[in-house]
Amino acid sequence: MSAEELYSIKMRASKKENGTDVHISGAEKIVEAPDVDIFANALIERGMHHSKGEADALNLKIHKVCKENIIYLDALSVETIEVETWEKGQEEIKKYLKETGIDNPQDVMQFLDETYAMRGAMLLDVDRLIRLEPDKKRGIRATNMDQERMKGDRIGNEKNHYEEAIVLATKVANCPGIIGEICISDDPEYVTGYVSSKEIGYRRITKMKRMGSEKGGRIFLFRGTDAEEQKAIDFLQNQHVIVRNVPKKIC
Ligand code: PML
Ligand code: MG
Ligand code: MG
Ligand code: MG
Repeated sequence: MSAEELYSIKMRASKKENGTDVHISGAEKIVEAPDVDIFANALIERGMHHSKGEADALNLKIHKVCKENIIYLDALSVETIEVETWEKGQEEIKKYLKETGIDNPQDVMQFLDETYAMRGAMLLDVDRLIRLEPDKKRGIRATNMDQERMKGDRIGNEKNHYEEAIVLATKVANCPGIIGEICISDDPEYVTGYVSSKEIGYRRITKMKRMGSEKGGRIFLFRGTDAEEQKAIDFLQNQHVIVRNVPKKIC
């Protein structure tokens, strides 16, 4: 194996609840060949011992990625809006939607409720106010992405909400036809979320929901033609992206 080769590693862990498989943890990395084992181990560790419970099953998928097929993107710039209450956080979402050219923010925000039960994100046509995901329960999963790592970066096996979200938001903001994103975490104890776009960058909002609530989800805001819709779905799910200059923060 040469250090020039890159591999995608994807982990998905689930547990059985009343006879059905319930997702508890998922994560991915794109790493150089000599580092595959160490990152694979960290992902196994993360999936097996998650705060949502011990895993009953864990899938690990490793495949080689052709370097020519990777797009390198610079991380979105980050700003943080401190709000005192989650209601004020919701007001910040409205403000952002207006800035993004959506005249009636409430038309879009009413879709947030429908995202809570979804595994992936909602892809919403903001002009026609219709959902575009082929599978409405699963949603669209933005995948095949990671941050660029420097020699000596620590390899944690815990989730870093912030860094992983910037990677995802950067990929999504650079997707054709996507004009923005709204994200609320579904982790009950994590109330900071964000709104983002290529124009405004990654705007963290420190309270977006009640502490203890599992009501989280993502909406990718789409504006474009049918052909562009297919391109967007393909980019979100299949394009390999490595994000450079992700600002570091301890989770
Ligand atoms: C998630 O739970 O994966 C979403 C995390 C949003 C991160 C917000 C931040 O801390 O910047
Ligand atoms: Mg090794
Ligand atoms: Mg969800
Ligand atoms: Mg989550």
